[in-house]
Amino acid sequence: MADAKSKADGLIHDNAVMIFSKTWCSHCAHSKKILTAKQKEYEAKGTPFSLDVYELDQASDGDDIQDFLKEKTSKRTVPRIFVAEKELGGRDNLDEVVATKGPKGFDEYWLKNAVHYTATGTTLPGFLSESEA
Ligand SMILES: N[C@@H](CCC(=O)N[C@@H](CS)C(=O)NCC(=O)O)C(=O)O
Repeated sequence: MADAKSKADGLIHDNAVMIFSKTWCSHCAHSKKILTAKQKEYEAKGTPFSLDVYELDQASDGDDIQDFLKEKTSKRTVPRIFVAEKELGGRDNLDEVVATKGPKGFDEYWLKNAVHYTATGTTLPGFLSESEA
């Protein structure tokens, strides 16, 4: 578990958007499609953010990492999505965030912090301390 924790926390730390996924999972495919499309859009406009996907079903430590994510987030389902080290949640949470407009929304809150995190390694004031987004 210690290895799984350091691996998962390292991935969450090193990538502004980190998606723990399984290759056969339709909720994961949906989430990856949305987030990678946004990554391309932001890259094209000169405000890139880093993104990585860890396919748990393809990894020898996938079960251990899934157990650790359950410990960390209280949820064992995939996808588990993190933005700038903050848990966004699963597919339903992502869909809700995408549908939210304004300062708590996808672009103005989550992706703005992803861009800032990629550029500076930090988040904007209030992001990590807020209990809900
Ligand atoms: N409503 C959930 C659906 C997630 C879900 O049911 N994921 C399935 C795979 S498609 C899962 O994690 N099953 C348990 C497992 O694979 O260990 C969400 O919003 O993310």
